[in-house]
Amino acid sequence: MSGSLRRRLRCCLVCILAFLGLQFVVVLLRLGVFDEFASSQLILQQQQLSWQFIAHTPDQPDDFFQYNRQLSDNLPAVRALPATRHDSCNARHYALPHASAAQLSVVISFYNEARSMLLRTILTLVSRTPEDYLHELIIIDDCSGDVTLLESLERVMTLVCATRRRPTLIFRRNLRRMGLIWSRNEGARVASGHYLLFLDSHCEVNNGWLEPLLDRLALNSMLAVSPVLDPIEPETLSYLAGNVLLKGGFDWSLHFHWLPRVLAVEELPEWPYSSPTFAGGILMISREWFHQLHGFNPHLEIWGGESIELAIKLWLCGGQIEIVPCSRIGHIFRVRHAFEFPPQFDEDQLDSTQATYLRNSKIIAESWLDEYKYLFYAFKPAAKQIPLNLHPVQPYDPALIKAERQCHPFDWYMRHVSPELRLQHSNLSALGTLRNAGRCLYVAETKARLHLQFTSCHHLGVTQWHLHHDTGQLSTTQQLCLGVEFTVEQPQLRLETCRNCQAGQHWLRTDTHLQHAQTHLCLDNPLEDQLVLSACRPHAVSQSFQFALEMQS
Ligand code: UD2
Ligand code: MN
Repeated sequence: MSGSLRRRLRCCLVCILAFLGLQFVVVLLRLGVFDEFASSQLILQQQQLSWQFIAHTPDQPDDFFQYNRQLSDNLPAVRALPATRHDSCNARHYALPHASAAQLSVVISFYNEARSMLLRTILTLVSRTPEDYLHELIIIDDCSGDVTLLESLERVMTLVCATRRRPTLIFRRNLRRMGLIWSRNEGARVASGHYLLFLDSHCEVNNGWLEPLLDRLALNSMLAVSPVLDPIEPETLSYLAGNVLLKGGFDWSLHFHWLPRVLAVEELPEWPYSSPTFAGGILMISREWFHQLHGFNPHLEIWGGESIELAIKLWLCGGQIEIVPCSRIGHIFRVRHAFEFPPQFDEDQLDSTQATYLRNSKIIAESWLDEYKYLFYAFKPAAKQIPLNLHPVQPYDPALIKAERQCHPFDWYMRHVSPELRLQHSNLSALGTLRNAGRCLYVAETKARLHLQFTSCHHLGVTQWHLHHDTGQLSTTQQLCLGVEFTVEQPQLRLETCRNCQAGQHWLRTDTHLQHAQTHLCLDNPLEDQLVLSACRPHAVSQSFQFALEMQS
């Protein structure tokens, strides 16, 4: 073979090899191998940044966060979670609106949250939410002590989201502690998605959390929904299954309670169900509807009550609330508050936590409870003393909202939404503090013994009494009944466990007297500080006892 032919053949071979090589690169490109390489570089970069981010957590005492921060730092940012929802939720078809009509804005306000916990909340949300729907993340630092946190978080999140079209990231830091209610309203104000989700900063959304909620919201624009909250244990951070047989409610002190729900015939526990309030404060609602309702009441301060007030307002003004068991979000339920409350006013009997909550509750009672607010005051007499000091520049007037939206009176809520509230007092003939000569009967506990004393009626811990209609029992909220012990000398008053059909625990109300049915003796306070039994004297002031609230029979 001549040299030139050999050269030509070699040239052809090189061309063919170069062509094949090019084809190979094209195939690799098509398969996204280079992307994967680039993205694995990015993941490494992200991981390193997240570690650095977490490593810069300032030193804090062990109980600072009220959960196991060390463990949180050592767990993966996004960890596999047990599938807590019912199997049928996976197979169900969710009628999702098109993404262009269901953009979601997530609002997370945090105050002194551990870096790893906050990052887990956010990264889990980003990785378990369909990209097309997650429009924006609004993260508000409520002036936490860790002053560099937000800046570093922004750096990590910008990198994490570098390869995605969504979500838009919005970071805000309050110049002073504004509280979660103000911050969530602020988040809602700057949001631009169709829906709002309010989330705590120590949550983990579980797989498929969004679709079941959107499926319900798309059917009814005036509906607001909550997932079932799966408890995350604060010490072990174990992710447990939430109870689907509970709905949200509250008592007359305006404290949140989980209430048992009764399944209708053929109703399956995993179906969405109506609830008097949200599952705590984690809720999703159309942004437009939220603003039509004027958002969270801006007069409420720092923490507490905002989701109860939104729930009452929503139901009374044409909306509905559902809890959706196919959607699961984990939340760390802490035993104690992990933060202090700013001082409210110089009330020596109330600490600022109690004062803030009581003031918020009083605002809700005054705004929505109509004549039933007297029940609230009967259960919480200390609220009467709390000054409201409503900020005049806050444009929020429940009376205007009621007129604007033609809202029902509170009685409607009791009849149609939360009959449990009526049950709480339907069997009582009187309740609240029990007053004699300007002071109130109080159960004091000293050295594991209970004493009956009199104290100021505005004392926050003053005993609340219930006079039961059917049994005549006079009980405390701790289920202790006032009874009589028959000693040799004379019958003595004592507190005992309430028992059914206990004649010794039966009291009769004649005028303002409380007469013991068995002995016919009356409650008496002759020395102005000691409760005794003595012969009834119709006009004796020391035998005249007034309850905070008498129920009409
Ligand atoms: C419950 C609700 C919460 C809210 C609150 C009452 C659940 C799961 N959570 O909170 O959504 O309704 O009751 O208001 O039901 N925070 C601030 N600024 C503050 C105080 C708190 O941003 O001044 C943040 C905090 O970091 C957390 C969120 O607000 O992300 C809720 O506070 P929490 O988790 O301490 O209280 P929790 O779970 O009892
Ligand atoms: Mn929380």
